Amino acid sequence: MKVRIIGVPMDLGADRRGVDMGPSAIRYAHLQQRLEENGIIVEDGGNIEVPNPESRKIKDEKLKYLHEIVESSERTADAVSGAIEDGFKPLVLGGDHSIALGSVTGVSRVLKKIGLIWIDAHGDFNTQDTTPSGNIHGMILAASLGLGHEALTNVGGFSPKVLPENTVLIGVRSIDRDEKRLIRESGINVFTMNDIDQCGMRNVMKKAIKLAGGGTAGVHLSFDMDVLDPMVAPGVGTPVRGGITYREAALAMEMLAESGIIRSLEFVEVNPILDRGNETAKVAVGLIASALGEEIL
Ligand code: NNH
Ligand code: MN
Ligand code: MN
Ligand code: MN
Repeated sequence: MKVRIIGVPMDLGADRRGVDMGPSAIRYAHLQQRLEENGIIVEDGGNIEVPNPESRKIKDEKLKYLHEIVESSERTADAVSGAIEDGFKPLVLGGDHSIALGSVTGVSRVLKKIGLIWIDAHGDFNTQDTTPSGNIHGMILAASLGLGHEALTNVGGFSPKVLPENTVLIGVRSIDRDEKRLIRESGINVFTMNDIDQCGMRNVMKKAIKLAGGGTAGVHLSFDMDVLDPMVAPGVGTPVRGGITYREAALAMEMLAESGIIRSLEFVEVNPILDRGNETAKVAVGLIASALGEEIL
C-alpha cells in the first residue's frame, strides 16, 4: 500500500487558533515511522497553503472566512485527486473539519460514486440558515450532500459529492436544534451514541460498511477526533462528554481496514494548544495505523 500524507493547517472553519498546528502534532507523534513499520510506502506531500486569520481585516460576514475556506478547499481537492491518480491513498491531516470539503470533493471527482463515513460528536449538518456559530466546520457534511451555501456546495464545480443513502454519520451526541430537523429530512444514515451503546460498535460498523461500501466505487473516512471521549482525546476545540472509548474507535478502524472499502481518509480537529502532552495526536496516530491495516498480532 502507498499512502500520501496531505496536511491542511486550517483553523478558519472553527474560528479558533491552535487546530492549525494539528498536522505538525500528528507528524511529531511519529506517524510516518509507524506506518512504515507496517510495511506501508509513505510519501509526505507537505501542507496545503492556508491563510492566517491575522492577515484578514473584514470579519463581519455570516459564514466566517467563506472565501478563504472555499479557495483552500479547491487546493485540497486537487491534492487529494492527484494522490489517487498517482496510485496513493490520500491521508489528510487537519486542521478543523472544514477541510473535509476539499477531501470529499477530491475523492468524489475521481471515483464518481463514493460512500462517506463521518465519525463525529457533532452532526456538521448546519447551513447558513441554521448555524448558531457561523463556523463553517459545522456545515461540511450538509455541504457534501449539496445543502447550504452555494459557494460551499459548488466547490469542485459539481454537487452533490455523495448521496444520502451512502452517507453514514456515527457517534453523534451534540446536534443543534434546527440541525436536527435537517438531518432527519436528509435521509442520511445516523448511528448516535445511543445506538452504539445499545447495539455495540461492531454491529454499527457492520451496517455502516454495507451502507457506505455497497454499490460505491470506494469510501472516504472523515474522522473528527472529538467523537472520542474527552478523557481519551482532550486536545479538541469542542469536547463533548460521553464519547467513544479508544477501543471502540480502534475496532471501527480495524473493521474498516478489513473491509477494504476505504480509498481515502482524514483525521481532524487535533488542537495541540488544548492537549496534554500531545496525547490526542498520539491517539490519532494509533487510529490511523489501525485504519491502514495494522494488526495486533
Ligand atoms: N454544531 C456546532 C456549530 O455548527 C459545533 C460544530 N463543531 C464541531 N463539529 N466541532 O464537528 O457551530
Ligand atoms: Mn494558520
Ligand atoms: Mn466535525
Ligand atoms: Mn465534532
